[in-house]
Amino acid sequence: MSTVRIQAPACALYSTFNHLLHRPNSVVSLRTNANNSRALRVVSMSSSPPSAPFEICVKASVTTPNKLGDCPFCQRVLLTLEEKHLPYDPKFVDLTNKPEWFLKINAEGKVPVIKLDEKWVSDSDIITQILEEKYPSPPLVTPPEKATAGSKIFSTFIGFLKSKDPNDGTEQALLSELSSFNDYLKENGPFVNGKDISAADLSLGPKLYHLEIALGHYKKWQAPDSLQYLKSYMKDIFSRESFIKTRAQPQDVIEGWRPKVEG
Ligand SMILES: N[C@@H](CCC(=O)N[C@@H](CS)C(=O)NCC(=O)O)C(=O)O
Repeated sequence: MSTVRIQAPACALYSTFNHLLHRPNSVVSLRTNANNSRALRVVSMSSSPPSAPFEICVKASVTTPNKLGDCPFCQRVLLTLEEKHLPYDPKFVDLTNKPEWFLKINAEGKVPVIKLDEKWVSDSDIITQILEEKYPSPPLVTPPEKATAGSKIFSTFIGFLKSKDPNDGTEQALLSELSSFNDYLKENGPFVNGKDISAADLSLGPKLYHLEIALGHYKKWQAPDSLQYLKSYMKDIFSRESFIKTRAQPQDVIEGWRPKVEG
């Protein structure tokens, strides 16, 4: 038996709630905390390993046929499956020309989408929460008070990448987020939740990979070596077997960001 507490924005919460209500072996309750935030409490019997690999739709490479593309949200889910030793069967979706069968599965047209208990589920937040609840071993839960560490890095990275004015403060904003995260890791590391990798790292790792490749290519920029905890965090995550198996090719990352840089 496992218990998972999930905190998420209302829309994600209700979508997860509805999904879980239709699943066997789960007791799901929604409660409002003292600070008015809402939380799902899911109590479930642990599931046995799946009998067949999970079908999962992920972004296709734009440079190499039949290869994984450059979506950090897809990699996050694939990393979760890898770290939990769950088998999967990826379906590579051309996002520049979405096939009919894919739009039937997910009218919103976004990846990742995974088939869980005969239903297609989208959004990496929801997918990873359900996988954690259904397959709690090894546990990848990041305690809520730690889960926001580094959470502004991705948006500040995009701000700097798109910037055309070197004095608009976007580089400084990114440096400030990276530096805070470096300080956090110094105190709490080597991973977000200490010695073991957890969900927050599997979300942040792919984003830092994009940051390194895209800023290296388009701005000849890299995170300063003085941020030594951040640097070894990136090295540790990028060299993990699960990461190597699920990472995008650098050329796809470069092509993926081109419209944002040149647009
Ligand atoms: N919040 C979603 C974001 C997923 C997302 O934005 N995926 C992008 C690819 S990285 C996508 O499918 N975009 C649709 C498109 O490009 O048409 C998640 O976490 O899964």
